[in-house]
Amino acid sequence: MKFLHISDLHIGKRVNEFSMIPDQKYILKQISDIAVSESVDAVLIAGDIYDKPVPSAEAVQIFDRFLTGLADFGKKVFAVSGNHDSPERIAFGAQLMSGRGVHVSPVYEGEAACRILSDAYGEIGVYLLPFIKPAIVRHALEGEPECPVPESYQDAVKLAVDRMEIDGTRRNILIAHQFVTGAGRCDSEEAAVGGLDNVDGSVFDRFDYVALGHIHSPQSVGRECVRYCGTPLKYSFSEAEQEKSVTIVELREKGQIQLSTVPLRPLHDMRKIRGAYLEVMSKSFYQDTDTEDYVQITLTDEEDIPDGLQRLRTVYPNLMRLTYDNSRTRQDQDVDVAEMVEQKSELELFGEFYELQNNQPMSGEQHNFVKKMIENLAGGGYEA
Ligand SMILES: [Mn+2]
Repeated sequence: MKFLHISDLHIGKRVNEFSMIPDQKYILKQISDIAVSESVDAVLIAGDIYDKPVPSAEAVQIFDRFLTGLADFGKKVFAVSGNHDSPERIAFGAQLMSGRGVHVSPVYEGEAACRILSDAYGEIGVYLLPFIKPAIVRHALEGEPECPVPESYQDAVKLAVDRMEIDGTRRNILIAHQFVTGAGRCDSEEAAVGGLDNVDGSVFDRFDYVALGHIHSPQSVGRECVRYCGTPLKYSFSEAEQEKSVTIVELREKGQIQLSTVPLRPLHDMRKIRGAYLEVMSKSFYQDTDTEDYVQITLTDEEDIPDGLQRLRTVYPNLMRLTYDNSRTRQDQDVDVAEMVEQKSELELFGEFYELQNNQPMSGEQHNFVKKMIENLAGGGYEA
């Protein structure tokens, strides 16, 4: 049986104030096409379907169309809620939708839902574990006699897995949205302070494949079959160098599992550009590139470009972020100030302030300009 594993769609997300809706529509269509061309039997969605617990009407519509499209193609869907989702809202209509082969995680009340599939090699158990934290499990198991009280994420997930009745003779898949120790993070995720949300990969030892969400870069953790498929789109510039993909999982007889990836081609790529203003604005620099991409431009000019953002956007309309790399922004130098302030002239004080801000002294021209300005302000009576 063949599965397509995706996660962290974050439908409705805004990146640097740009709506990702058109990009998300585009990529979900591509994912549906891959599900068809790869002839997968089911799509696994490992949480963070939406970006917010109360998603926008548009975001809900996009996901509705995606699910309906997959169901129309005869693809089963298994989805769990992530930390960005409301587990109750994701669970809405779960029973009704399961009739069409769309299985979403119910709210965690002590049992994770399990669906049994079968193919020529026998049965496959698919377990849906919504994002859980210690408090959720504590609350769900409150009042159960002799039940250990989970204090950490590790305890919580281990307890949830221990409570699953897993038949080790058949093949088993878990869909979960947690942070497994050792996974490499990036900027668009929400990290718990101090790594409190860590779960050791060994709690998943009984599963043949663990379809994980939460971490935005594609990677396996510990063993190959405990895997984060990554986001379908780049959601921060720390991901600019990544290639996003979906993971295809093929299960044959027990112990025979094959993983592969299919790259995703976004509507707009996200990339970083660096150079002097005149360089990045010259046609030879950008003519063979897609100037509609979401870009971060780092200018290396020593002087800030007035209205730089607006002027750069005439060539790069989707410029998301403008930064400078010059002596002003490089590490702060030690500039001696605040010594004998009263004995210094306005011009000297201004000069020190300028140096502190820009990591370089004023030029002769700037010096003269400021000198004249101070003289004018003081009506010429001051000795600058
Ligand atoms: Mn996420």
